[in-house]
Amino acid sequence: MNLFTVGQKARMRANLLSGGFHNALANSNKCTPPSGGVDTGCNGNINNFPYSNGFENGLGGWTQDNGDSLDWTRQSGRTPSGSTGPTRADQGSFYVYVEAFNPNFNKTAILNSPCLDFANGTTPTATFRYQMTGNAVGTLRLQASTGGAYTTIFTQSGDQGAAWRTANVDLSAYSGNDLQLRLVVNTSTSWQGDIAIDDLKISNASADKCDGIPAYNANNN
Ligand SMILES: [Ca+2]
Repeated sequence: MNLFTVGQKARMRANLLSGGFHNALANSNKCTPPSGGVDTGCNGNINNFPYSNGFENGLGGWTQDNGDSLDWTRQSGRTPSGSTGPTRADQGSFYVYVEAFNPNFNKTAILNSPCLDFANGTTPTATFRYQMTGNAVGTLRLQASTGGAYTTIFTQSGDQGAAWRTANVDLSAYSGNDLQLRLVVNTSTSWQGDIAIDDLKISNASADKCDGIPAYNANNN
């Protein structure tokens, strides 16, 4: 039994050979072909989201960088110097911060994320709380890499007041990839410049990537 006419078969064959079917899939709404992933060289493979870290039990999967000039400090309660740093954690009892007191002027402190596997899901985001207060606050950056150079995707500099503030960072440009994030602090030239982070969450909505593919029409050339 022939389900299709000779003309329909010819159009289907031509469409397949021309890549029309693949293009129809690739261009359909919310269906991006898998990238195959990229080896970023980071550690671990986080693919269960949201991935949260409030620093209550250490640094979690985040690690101190080996090539920077200053380490991050895990802290409970206020930082040692007055007129800078938070008085307490924003979430729970612990947070991480970069101490700006001498001899920590003009230094760089980097905290690296584990590998974040965004092969599934469509709308990855990073949210965290930060506190930057004092008359010599340097710069906080969140940077992202899929294996090559890092791109700055969030930056804040100078005194932001005593309150903890929220950062919401869109990572949808990295959907389908393995990603490494890092928090980078550059201290300034004086001591009232502590920069603190807490309640860090990486989310990745798990909607069906291929929702919304239109039914393929063999006659639609
Ligand atoms: Ca905390």
